[in-house]
Amino acid sequence: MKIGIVCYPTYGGSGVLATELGKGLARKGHKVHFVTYRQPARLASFQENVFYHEVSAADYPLFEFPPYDTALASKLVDVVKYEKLDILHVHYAIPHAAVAYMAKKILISEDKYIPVVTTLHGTDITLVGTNQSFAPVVAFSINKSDGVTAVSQSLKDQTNEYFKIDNEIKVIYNFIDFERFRKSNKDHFKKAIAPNEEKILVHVSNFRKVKRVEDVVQIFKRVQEKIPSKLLLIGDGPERRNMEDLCRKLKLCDEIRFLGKQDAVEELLAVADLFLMPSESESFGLAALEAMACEVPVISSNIGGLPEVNIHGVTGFLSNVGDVEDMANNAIRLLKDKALLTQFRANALKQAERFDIEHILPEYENYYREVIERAKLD
Ligand code: GMT
Repeated sequence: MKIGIVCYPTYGGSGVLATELGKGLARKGHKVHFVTYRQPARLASFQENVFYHEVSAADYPLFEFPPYDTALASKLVDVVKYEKLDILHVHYAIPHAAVAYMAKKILISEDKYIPVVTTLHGTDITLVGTNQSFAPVVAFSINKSDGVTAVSQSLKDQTNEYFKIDNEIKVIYNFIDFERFRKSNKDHFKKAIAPNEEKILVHVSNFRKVKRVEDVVQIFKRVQEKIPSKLLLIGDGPERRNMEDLCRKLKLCDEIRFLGKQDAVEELLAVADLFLMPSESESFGLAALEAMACEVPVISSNIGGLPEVNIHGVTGFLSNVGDVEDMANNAIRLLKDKALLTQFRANALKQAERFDIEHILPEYENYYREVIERAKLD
């Protein structure tokens, strides 16, 4: 198939997932065309069957905000037409689903029908989508998509709860590529980070408020009072500055390391004993899955899609949002019990294997075929 993929090219989970999906499809022989405003972070090197089309919204003194949506729609019309695409897959509803609808309508006026699949990732529904500035357009464009997928059952349920959706939403879970995310021996690394064999806790996020990084620090504060340990904070974003202040205030600067954005996250996960994800909202929790694939149990909140990924008492523990005492107690219990930790590590890997890209990719391929066939009949 010739597949167009639209996504945010940043470090966010939806962009990562969309890029890995496109690369995986290209490995299977499909021609994949990425249409984004910047080269996606994980698309830096050349790959057979992968093509990249950059959208640039022309600036003009009249525009306070460059009209990205219009530029993207025009680019999509071109790419669909000249690259003869079979299907367009847009990730993150805002504004991509609405833009794809506009491109579809323009193409229909030129006698070309392009089926559109929209994948809902989370904040496009739970945080931003329900905002009145976007809600009518989000609901309309989901209903006008030829196929809609959600990355967890919880996100599907929330979408149906918030909006009046006529389309059937198919759950296709996020996936993990074990070629990359697998536990490897990084003992030299471990020695550098934890020279006295301290336990290593890790958090990875974009440091937005919704991730509750403050809770990560508060959990760690309680853990390190009982168990010698270090915390690695990976990623960057609006809350980083506040978190640096908090670490200074709590006198934890020697125990906590801010590593910023990292490409080889799997090398850091290789030395981790526990992963912390106390988020306020999380449709799936791709970062938790990456940790589990590297045999790292997860201490998380029980919100959104997290219970579908992290199984309470098996691959980690779940607590109510904001209950740092419970999360810290669970972390201490696991870190103190070597046999339990070893068992949870094995369980985490086993659970992660359910989300192996090898199983999930064919679900997308079959869904594309189904949507294309359905569009031909209409
Ligand atoms: O979590 C973020 O802030 C980034 C966001 C995104 O759209 O890039 O992530 C969402 O999509 C990921 C990939 O499907 C999911 O794993 C995350 O759980 C989801 N984030 C939220 O729902 C907050």
